Amino acid sequence: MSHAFTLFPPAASSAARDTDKLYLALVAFSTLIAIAFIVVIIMFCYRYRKKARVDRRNAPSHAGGLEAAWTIAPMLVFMLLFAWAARDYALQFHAPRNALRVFVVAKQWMWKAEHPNGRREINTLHVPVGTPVRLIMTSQDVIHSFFVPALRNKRDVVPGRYSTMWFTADREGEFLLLCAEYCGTDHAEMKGSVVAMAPEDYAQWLEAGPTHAGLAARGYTLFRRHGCMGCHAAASSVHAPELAGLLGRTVHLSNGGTVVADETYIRDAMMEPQKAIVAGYDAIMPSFKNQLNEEEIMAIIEYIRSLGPDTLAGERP
Ligand code: HEC
Ligand SMILES: [Cu+2]
Repeated sequence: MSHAFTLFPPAASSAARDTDKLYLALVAFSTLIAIAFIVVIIMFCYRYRKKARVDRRNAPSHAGGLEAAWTIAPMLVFMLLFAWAARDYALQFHAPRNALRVFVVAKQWMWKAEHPNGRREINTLHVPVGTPVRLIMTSQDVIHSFFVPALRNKRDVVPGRYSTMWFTADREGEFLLLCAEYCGTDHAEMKGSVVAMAPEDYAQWLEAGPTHAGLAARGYTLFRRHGCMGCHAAASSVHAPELAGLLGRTVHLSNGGTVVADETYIRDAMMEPQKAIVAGYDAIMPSFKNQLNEEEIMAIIEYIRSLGPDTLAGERP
């Protein structure tokens, strides 16, 4: 594997290639317009040069048809470019349901990743080729930005909430990973690589190395230790909602609104329970702010996911 990273690596996913096509189209269109202008300027410079004997009287002040044409034609082209780009953009926010999940926690100045089976890594992210991967990312301190040039994709990673990103690497290789948001002294050193491997190699890699309990298993331990069980267990005497199958469920709130439960919703339910109260329940759930770190919150989310069907189809923009 080569470590000779270049700043403009060839695209490593079909979505990245689509982005390249869009950029090429934009550059081609701009070039075409620029050339048209330059040609006309040169033609007029020549035709109306000082010594030329041309008729300079009665220059027309209007040409309605011409003006309409040069307004409408570019507008149509721009609308087309807009529709094209909007489609690509919307696709970035609809991860396929079968996507692998990897949790990423950024901190000054490193990227920590954890796979659902508990395998952890720092400043590298191993992924299988040909399988959609969905990253669920947050920061432990300041704003960072997860940027992989080969995937033509970048997402801000913000403390206190999740941002997600998905991609399907379609060739093996090691792709540069950068932090693209100035985050302090060693910002420039906050880099690593995304390693895309053949699925068999990835499966092997996943099973090797230090074994922690999987995320869901750790989440279960935390769920008991922090007393969630006392209210949320089916046998509890406290009136609290059933958490099985929560991911993807449409939750009705006491303020009359609804929300589709995703990772951010569950995170907020634990950190700021007053923010959204489930309709029909009392606001008695305590806040677990400062009691759970980012890895623990992620583990609890995976535990809740393991309880029932996950119908979350991917997030909305
Ligand atoms: C004192 C009882 C109590 C404890 C302890 C408690 N909860 Fe809750 N929880 C509730 C109640 C009541 C609600 C519904 C009202 C609301 O939204 O605050 C709720 C709501 C939630 C929701 C939103 C459920 C939905 O259907 O939308 C989640 C997720 C949740 N709790 C997770 C947890 C986790 C994880 C813990 C432990 C870290 C925990 N709760 C501890 C009582 C509790
Ligand atoms: Cu950073």
